[in-house]
Amino acid sequence: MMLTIATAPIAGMKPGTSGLRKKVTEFAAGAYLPNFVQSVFDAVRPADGGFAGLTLVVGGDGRYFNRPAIQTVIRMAAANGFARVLVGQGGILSTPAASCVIRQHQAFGGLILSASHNPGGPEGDFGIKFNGANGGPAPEKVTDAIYACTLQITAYRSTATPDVDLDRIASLRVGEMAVEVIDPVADYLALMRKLFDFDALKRLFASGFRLAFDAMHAVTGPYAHAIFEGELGAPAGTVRHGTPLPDFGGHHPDPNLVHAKDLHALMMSPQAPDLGAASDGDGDRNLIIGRGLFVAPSDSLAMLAANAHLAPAYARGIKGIARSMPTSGAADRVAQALGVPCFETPTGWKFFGNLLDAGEVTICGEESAGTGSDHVREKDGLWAVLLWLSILAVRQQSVQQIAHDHWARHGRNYYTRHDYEEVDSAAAAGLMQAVRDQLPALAGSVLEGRPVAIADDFSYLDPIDGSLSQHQGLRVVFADGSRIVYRLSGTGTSGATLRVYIERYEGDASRHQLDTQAALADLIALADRLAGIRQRTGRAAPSVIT
Ligand code: VG1
Ligand code: CO
Repeated sequence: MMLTIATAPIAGMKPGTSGLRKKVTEFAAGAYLPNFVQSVFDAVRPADGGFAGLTLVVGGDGRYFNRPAIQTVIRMAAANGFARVLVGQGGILSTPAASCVIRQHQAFGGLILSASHNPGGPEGDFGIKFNGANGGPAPEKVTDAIYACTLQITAYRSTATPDVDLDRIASLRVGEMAVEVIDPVADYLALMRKLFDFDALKRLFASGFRLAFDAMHAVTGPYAHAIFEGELGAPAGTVRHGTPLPDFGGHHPDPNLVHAKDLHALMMSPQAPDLGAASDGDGDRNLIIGRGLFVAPSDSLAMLAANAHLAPAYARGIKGIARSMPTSGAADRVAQALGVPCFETPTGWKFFGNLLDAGEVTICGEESAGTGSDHVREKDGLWAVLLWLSILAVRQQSVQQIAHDHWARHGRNYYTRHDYEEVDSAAAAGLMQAVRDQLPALAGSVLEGRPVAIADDFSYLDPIDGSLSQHQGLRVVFADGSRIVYRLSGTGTSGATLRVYIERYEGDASRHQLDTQAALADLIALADRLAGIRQRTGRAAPSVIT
């Protein structure tokens, strides 16, 4: 039954921001997937006793290759000595639900199969990442160890057992190992019921409040149907594109203004419901749009933090906030007003784990539309929607009123991210190097009339475990707090994706403008002059503006 199959290292298996992401064609070829899974097991295997007695959680976002990959993982988990696998029915587990299941069932960890917002289908992308016992993405020292194993691997272990039936909730066996096919929604729903006042939310919908939630044919469909339309009594049709499809219906499950443009158009129209929201492929991100107002993710983080006490789970206040470096400083102002600390980490949820585990922060967020709290160790798209609904239910105001109130009180951090996708890799590297070369001279200088306070390549010293993460983005911070940040994406799979983040603070509410791009026009132009973006990328405009 047990097989040990000889293999050889495969190049380029370094997990990035969110696990290993590659084309399906690469993942499905030869021993690519088994090599990576065995490398994960080798890197995390406890020195004494191996995986005996331990549970592994497995699930994914339902994209193409999810099912065969799960069968491979189950066979390999059995051959590597795990006692039990918990797998979501149909192979489905959203990223936050997987985090919840790992914690709830005291699992050793989990393998989450997803390439998040990247396109799916046979020509699309696939991904896999390991989350530890706290339910969070493996920290860098673990992903480095996994990578080291991929360079040394000589064999992987599997079993010669048939596929398990993923479609029926049941307790099965594969060799010596127990396999439990679980309801992917149940544990997550139970947790949400504890955090939020579902009766108040039911009353909100009963009063005629309307939500449009776009699941983008990705993993949140079953969760959103069960929670919004099932538990909370929102009318049928509240959830759009609610059936997970292997190719996401041919769309890109990235909840931004390009890929969720229909939702945006609806929210700007006279027929707009009270709240528009969308989630990404694996359900960890969220897009929030009020009637007539897109809420920038950095603002959403700040507004959620400022109002979190209106939901039962946070009624006693929050301990602190953490945001990724490129995320705007709006959350810092809320933290200051609340008298709690605000931490600035590199991009990627794995950097929040230690702060959450240590109880230093309650709410975390990223400019890329990821927000979450200490309830799990992943960002959580539906949680953010439920927290927004809770705030709207208590305050009985529109999203616009809440946003304008917030800006009047805390000032406004104008913020935009410009993405240049599938840029030639060498050109992108050249651009970054050209900016990096200018940093020493920029620090402390005056650039086109603007005094520069900081010009550096961001590095982060984890205050909990003392680990140092370097090269996390090039930033030019001006004396008035305005910023330009350049970063290369760690999640793209074709060429390079350049992200340029631009921010300016306006404290005077009477001078607030509605058009963010206009409010930032000077800095946008300066960002181009400084890095030669148009010239080096050959692009006249960004692929995506958020
Ligand atoms: C992007 C986002 C980052 C996020 C990461 C994973 O990374 O910018 O904030 O944590 O995706 O999110 P990058 O390296 O492409 O900028 V997800 O929803 O793909 O798990
Ligand atoms: Co995601």
